[in-house]
Amino acid sequence: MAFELKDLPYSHDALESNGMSKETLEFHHDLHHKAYVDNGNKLIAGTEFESMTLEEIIVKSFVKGEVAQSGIFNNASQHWNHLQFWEMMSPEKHNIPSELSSEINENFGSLDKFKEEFCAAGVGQFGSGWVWLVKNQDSSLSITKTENGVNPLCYNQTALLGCDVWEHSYYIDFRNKRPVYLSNFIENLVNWENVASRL
Ligand code: MN3
Repeated sequence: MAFELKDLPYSHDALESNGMSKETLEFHHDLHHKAYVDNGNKLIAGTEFESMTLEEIIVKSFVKGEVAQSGIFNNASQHWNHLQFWEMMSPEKHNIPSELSSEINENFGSLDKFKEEFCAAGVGQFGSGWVWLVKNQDSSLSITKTENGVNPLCYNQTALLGCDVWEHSYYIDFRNKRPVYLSNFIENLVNWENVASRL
């Protein structure tokens, strides 16, 4: 199935007052995400992957334990990751739905503890990658970090929340300050309704 660059679920300047600028979204969505879509389409053309869904391509092309993944995997997974990422943010502040709130308390002790661990994992990802809140097969929740384009689908987990910690995600707004970008993300950008809908 050909990859398609969908519009953002809000305008490019919608997250300005929440700490993510129009310029960041113009570069990040219109150029970086678009490049994954365009490159992915070139790479899957004429291969067995062409007829698969995006999720199938990711799972099929992922090689466990390999640091260097194929171009098909990297572009497909980064396309999927960004589709999730745009939806996981919102210009409106949401309260955390009660079911999600109790799951977080049960698994991490408190919301503050969860936020602290999530940000620390994102800061601790050496080089490019993602930090995730995932739901495991046994229904427990965990915080994970992944390198480059690797995502929870590769480990049979459900992605509830993900934050892009590639430099292109924060350098315009926060320069080298990844910790400030992450704490702003968790405090001001997360669409908690969307996160809860993934439970
Ligand atoms: Mn990115």
